[in-house]
Amino acid sequence: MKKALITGVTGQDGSYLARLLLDMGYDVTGTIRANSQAKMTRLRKLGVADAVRLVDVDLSEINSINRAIRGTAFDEVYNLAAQSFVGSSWDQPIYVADVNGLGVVRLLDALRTYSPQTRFYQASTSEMFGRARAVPQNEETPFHPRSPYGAAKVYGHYITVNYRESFGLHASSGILFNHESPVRSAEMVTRKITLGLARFAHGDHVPVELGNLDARRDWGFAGDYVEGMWRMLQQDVAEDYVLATGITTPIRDFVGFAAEALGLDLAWSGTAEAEHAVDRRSGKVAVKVNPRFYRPAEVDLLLGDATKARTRLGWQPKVTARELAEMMATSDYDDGRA
Ligand code: NAP
Ligand code: F7E
Repeated sequence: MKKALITGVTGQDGSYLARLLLDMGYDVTGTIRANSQAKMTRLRKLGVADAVRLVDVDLSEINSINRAIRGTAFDEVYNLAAQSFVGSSWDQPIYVADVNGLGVVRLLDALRTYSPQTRFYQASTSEMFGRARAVPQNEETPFHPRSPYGAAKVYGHYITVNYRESFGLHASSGILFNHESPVRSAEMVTRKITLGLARFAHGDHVPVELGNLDARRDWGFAGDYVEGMWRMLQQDVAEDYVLATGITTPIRDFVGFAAEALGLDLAWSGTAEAEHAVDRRSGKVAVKVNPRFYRPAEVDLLLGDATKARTRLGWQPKVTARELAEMMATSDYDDGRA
């Protein structure tokens, strides 16, 4: 039975990955921050809360990392823990650098010291491309992060490559484009939309307030992406891979997909900060712009080219942005009825 450690197991990807590995017969340990027992919701929703062994680890605390790594000979370690909300990274840039950047080297160095045979996955991100130098982006595209989050993740990426090249660790960095699910954090725009519109459809008629509606993203389904992470660690030679759908969708379209799934009929009007969408059936404003959600800097067109993952790993995303919006909106609507 293979043993895996997942940092950030209480998060979206951690929960899906835990379920995937458990289904494959792995023994799964997950890290949780002390006093965050309340955050078992996702593991519970995916039906695996009781099957994952939990250890207290904070990536800003080296001793907690060393204790977790020293105690067990893990076959695979997936580093998914991070402060993952880009929008708040401008408010806490030093904390983000510590957890998302230095946290990675703390973990790698513990592996180098106590368990050099363990295979390692680092959760890198399309945010590293930022002001992208090419469209679409692949493993060769230069980085130009546009947020403290992206900058910290660039360090995490390069230190992973560096430990692979310096010490021969089997360490891979997965450069993943946005991936969502019904357990996506409520701060992220997709879930904010599906949660807000589901409540609207239930009759609360409170408009969903969004920032930059002109943003677009390459959105896939988290369940597909965690399978890509696992496939990376099954390769004889560790390398880095982009996972993406190769299709970009504007936020307005995602709103439209979710609204349709909920039986709402939206009519857009106005421009810039006055832009809004009225639900024709109720006559109420369902979506409006609030500049509070604008960011100090936006990324350019992030669109991934996952040819390498497709050809080398046999990986393929299966869920479209429309299907994703429907899956999330329906789940939020059903939860709201409960
Ligand atoms: P998420 O839902 O926000 O989960 C993040 C996890 O990290 C949570 O379990 C959280 O624990 C934990 N965490 C936060 N700070 C920590 C700390 N100081 N020490 C230990 N654990 C800490 O994120 P996700 O969407 O699953 O993403 C997983 C990883 O992939 C992240 O590294 C993210 O940056 C990266 N990524 C995500 C995407 C995406 O589209 N989802 C794309 C590219 C890369 P609590 O429950 O205690 O907060
Ligand atoms: O924003 C725009 C916002 O917060 C997407 C994380 O998983 O993916 C995620 O980061 C876009 C941005 O995701 C609102 O300005 C408009 O352009 O859903 P998001 P993100 O920033 O792409 C990457 C790959 C990661 O690595 C991250 O960990 O949507 N937007 N209005 C809004 N965004 C939010 N959150 N809220 C709004 O009201």
